[in-house]
Amino acid sequence: MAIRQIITAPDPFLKRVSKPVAEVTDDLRVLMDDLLETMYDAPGIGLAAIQVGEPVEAIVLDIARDEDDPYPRYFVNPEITWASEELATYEEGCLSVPEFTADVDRPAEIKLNFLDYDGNKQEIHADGLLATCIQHEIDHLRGILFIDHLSAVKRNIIVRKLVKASKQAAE
Ligand code: GNR
Ligand code: NI
Repeated sequence: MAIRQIITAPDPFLKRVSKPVAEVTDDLRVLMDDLLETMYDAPGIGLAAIQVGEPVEAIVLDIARDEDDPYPRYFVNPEITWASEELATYEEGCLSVPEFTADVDRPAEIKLNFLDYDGNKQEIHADGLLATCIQHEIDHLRGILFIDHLSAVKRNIIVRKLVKASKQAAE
């Protein structure tokens, strides 16, 4: 396993649309192992492959609390088949938008089809933080960041600060 570098906004790579995976291969499992290690190291509760430069539809998540045992989850080719009308608001952060958080409204419950680590088809019903986090990660696969859900005014404030920070880092 290896820790990979996480791409941060405003890198245009994050706007790319990820491609579905044809088959869950050993190469993909290596990538998902790396994603998990990179996510735990950051630390974060989710990570999409695009965030480490691989535009494929693969996501890892672990929303277990610190005092609980790790519970890694893997989602390949995730597809939301149903979303509740009821919304839930969470304060979201993103490893690709370091040091900013904001409240985002999303469907409170979803149904999801995906392939697991072994390539088996799965279907789940998710709510709470799991539903929010899955939707945050699926957004990444479509080139969308949580700041894209904010008003243009709020988003521009954050983007300007990110641009400034990335220029300073390059000096
Ligand atoms: O670590 C993360 N925390 C988080 C908190 C609320 C909603 C979504 C997330 S995902 C984020 C990690 C990340 O950037 N995944 O893409
Ligand atoms: Ni993110």
